[in-house]
Amino acid sequence: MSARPAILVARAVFPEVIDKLRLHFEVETTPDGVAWSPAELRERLQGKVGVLTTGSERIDGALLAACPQLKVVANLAVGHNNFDLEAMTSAGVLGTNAPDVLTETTADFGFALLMATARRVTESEHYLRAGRWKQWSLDLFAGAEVHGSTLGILGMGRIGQAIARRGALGFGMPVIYHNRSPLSPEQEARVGARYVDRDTLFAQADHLVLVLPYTPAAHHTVGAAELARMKPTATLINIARGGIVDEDALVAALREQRLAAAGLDVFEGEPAVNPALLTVPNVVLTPHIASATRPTRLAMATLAADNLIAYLTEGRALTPLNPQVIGRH
Ligand code: 8YV
Repeated sequence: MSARPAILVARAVFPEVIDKLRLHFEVETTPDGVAWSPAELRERLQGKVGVLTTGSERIDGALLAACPQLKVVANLAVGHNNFDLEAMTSAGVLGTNAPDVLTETTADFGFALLMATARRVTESEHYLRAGRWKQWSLDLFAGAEVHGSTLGILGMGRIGQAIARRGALGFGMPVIYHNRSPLSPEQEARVGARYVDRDTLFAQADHLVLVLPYTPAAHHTVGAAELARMKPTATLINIARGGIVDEDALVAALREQRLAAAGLDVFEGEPAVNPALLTVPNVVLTPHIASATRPTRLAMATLAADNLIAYLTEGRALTPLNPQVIGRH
């Protein structure tokens, strides 16, 4: 019987990351990579001092009360809306996330989704695969211009800035953004973006990319009123969290052609997708893959593992969300 601390890995991650964790801990993980239900997670967490989560496991006061030995939860995601940080802090449980390592890859995907949406890539491919392409025609899948059109960004953190740079430098786009706090003039010059108020952002963007963190206040940030402000020729791209967009209002705007198209990588009830979204042709839908390249996902998993190791063996953390709990154990 080993005296090493026990931890849980709540979803299958790369074997090399598990091996690294096993140098320090007894590790329990899902045998087949399937997510545990909240009840199973609570049960598996008994006796564990740390857990590696993947962004969808809810860590709240009720769970923490049932797992009093838990010291640290390391999220394999930059977003941490699955954490009740206040409850974690009052229980003395450290939360960590996985920022930076995914910034450029996620921005690449934001642009991929923007391009696919504006230029109707998936819609036209479905048409071709269905054998419906009989002849060239002037307006066959005519899409929206990308270069030189106005790129709007809601949320100007690291990923927003990386998207701004791509738009400004790569595609000659005027870039406007809105954020809780504007960037400094030097930062704005570096990324090539200009701060505007929210209404102006919705009204002027030709392509609007959502990259803001999902907090209760951000729920349905884009609803019927915001969609009504957008140009009918505009596209909306969501690589943040599904709950930021009112999907029913979005479907109505797309159906009525009050918005040209949308590209969505995230969904309010994911992995379930609002069936109405599947009935509109002018949407590009992807299964939450913005950070999904092997090197990036490995870097994210390694950072999450390194946070567990640093905290449980040395009492420090690389990317803590509530550093005030450090030292309380
Ligand atoms: C993750 C993400 O892959 O980092 C985030 O916040 O949304 C994605 O990069 C996803 O959350 C699963 O961990």
